[in-house]
Amino acid sequence: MRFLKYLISVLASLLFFLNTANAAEKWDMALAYGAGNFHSANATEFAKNVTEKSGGKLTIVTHPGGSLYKGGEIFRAVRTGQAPIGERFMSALGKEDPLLEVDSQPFLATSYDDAMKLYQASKAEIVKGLDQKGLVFLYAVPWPAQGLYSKKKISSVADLKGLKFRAYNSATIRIAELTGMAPTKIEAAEISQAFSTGAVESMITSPTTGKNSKIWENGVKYFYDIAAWFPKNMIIVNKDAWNKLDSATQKLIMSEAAVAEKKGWALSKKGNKDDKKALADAGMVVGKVNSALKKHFEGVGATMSKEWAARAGSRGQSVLDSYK
Ligand code: PCA
Repeated sequence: MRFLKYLISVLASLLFFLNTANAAEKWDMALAYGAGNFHSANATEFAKNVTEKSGGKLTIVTHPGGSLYKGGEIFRAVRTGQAPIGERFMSALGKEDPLLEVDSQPFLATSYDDAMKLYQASKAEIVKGLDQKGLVFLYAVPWPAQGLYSKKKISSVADLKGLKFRAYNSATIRIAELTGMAPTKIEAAEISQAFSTGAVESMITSPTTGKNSKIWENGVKYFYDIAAWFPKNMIIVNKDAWNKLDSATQKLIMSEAAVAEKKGWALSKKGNKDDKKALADAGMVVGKVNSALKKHFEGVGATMSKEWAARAGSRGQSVLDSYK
């Protein structure tokens, strides 16, 4: 009897210990973009919902603006477990997996509907690739349509030649090369500074990023709405951190991720309109490129598609087949 009591108390304290071990989980979430950005706001809401609904088992604390890790460091930080969870711009990771670049191929998907179709066609392969690197994929949300910003007016391809161009991934570097611009890779957090010091004078990004960096204050007057692609951010989790959670918490995270993904796409669509208007309201000239320039970018896109297909091989081909 005494032994039984002893055994029960040992088991009880063991259970208590396991429970408190669960209760102790705290995840710091690395976000590259500013707190005011819709991706960060959405991720913060996701973190709050998981925290509140997990019954104290998991607390997720967001760190926007690159305050924990800068954009360029986040993938590695999550992969190595320095950060259990983080957000990264997918198409900056082409060296990890060319499939992550599919959403930055110009003119492959030029509307939200097509961007969603392309996401669905590529998701399974991308998730598998991340899993092999020890990462759990949670959700992905696109930026609004990418457009061309310039300090000076652009009326012909000749106007682009030699421009100092801010790039954010290999695809935008390639566009610059094929156009005769001089690219430099710069994280979103450093855009204002790069334009104000004159290090760059043009870039391709969303109306949202232009608005968030108050680009008009740095002498940028023109926004040309090329709308040639919708690149995404993704939220990833380190698998060791993931495996420490019980299955109820894992399920909760996945269902909140689905909610956040849906909200994120809606926020992106809204920003695609509102933020263009914000640029115009701030005095910028917002318009389209002329047909000669459009043709030029389409030609660049065609070259890049071929190059990407060669890099992405049969996995890429099967994604394109199921997209089309
Ligand atoms: N903003 C991010 C990525 C794409 C976008 O719209 C940036 O400019 O870095």
